[in-house]
Amino acid sequence: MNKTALITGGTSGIGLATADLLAANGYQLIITGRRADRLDTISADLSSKHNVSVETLCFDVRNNNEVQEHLGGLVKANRQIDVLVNNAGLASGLDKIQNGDVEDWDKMIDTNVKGLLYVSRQIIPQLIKQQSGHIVNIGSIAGKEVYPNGNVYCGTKHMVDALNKSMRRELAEHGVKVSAVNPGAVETEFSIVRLHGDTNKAKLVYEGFENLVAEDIADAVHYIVSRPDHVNINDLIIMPKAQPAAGQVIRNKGL
Ligand code: NDP
Ligand code: 8X3
Repeated sequence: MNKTALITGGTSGIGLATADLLAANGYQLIITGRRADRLDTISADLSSKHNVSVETLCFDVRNNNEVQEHLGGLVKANRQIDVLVNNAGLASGLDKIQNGDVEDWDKMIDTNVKGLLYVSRQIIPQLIKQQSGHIVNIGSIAGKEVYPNGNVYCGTKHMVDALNKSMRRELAEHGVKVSAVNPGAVETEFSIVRLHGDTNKAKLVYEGFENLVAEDIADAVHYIVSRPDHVNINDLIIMPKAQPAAGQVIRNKGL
């Protein structure tokens, strides 16, 4: 029987590329996001391209009632979940703390930390019941290091790093594997969202060097979930060649 992957934030970027690659490798998909029109289009595209079933669930991970309403049903129905990719997330703003916008902070904390917890809270009991499954948390280099103006985003991703380690220790005895992928700069909608819709400024973030693309991260997720059952990849950090550390990019040198 085909395996099933539940991917949060499947409407663009890393989540979408991961959905595409896992479907190409025979996974049935459940993808989530807030943009219903995109979910519809992506579901039609991926199911016809890969001949797999693609279910969509439209909800905001920040709203625990919505999360319970949409994911609780899967668990009640005893749906086998083989892979959960906790990917939905964002950065909002690039200000120093003294100039920070509290709404930006709330958005990042509520999405990257509380949203990931709300989703995991619903799905982990099912994985324990199955005594199998694999959670892949999408962290960031911002969860390993910090950089000026990254403050709250870095904080949320450090928390993802801590939750990733905690989940792994708590779930190992249930036969559930937990891994994280921590990328550097990947060109997706990430910077457009971080810069509040300023597409011109967002383009500059990726100028003068070869950034990662969403497919690089999807490839890593697929590598992680396709290891033999006795092997777990705890943690991967994936950077562009031109980004040796968080907040440091070597530009205009052909890298
Ligand atoms: P995108 O903006 O392209 O994708 C983000 C995805 O998250 C979208 O599908 C979006 O769906 C979903 N999402 C955001 N907020 C919510 C919410 N409140 N409820 C439900 N879904 C939500 O960015 P990326 O693909 O780059 O980001 C994916 C993950 O990768 C994030 O966790 C990010 O922090 C992480 N990451 C990104 C890096 C980068 O440089 N791009 C580097 C390191 C980590 P919708 O808008 O439809 O709700
Ligand atoms: C996104 C990568 O380097 O902008 O998580 O923080 S970075």
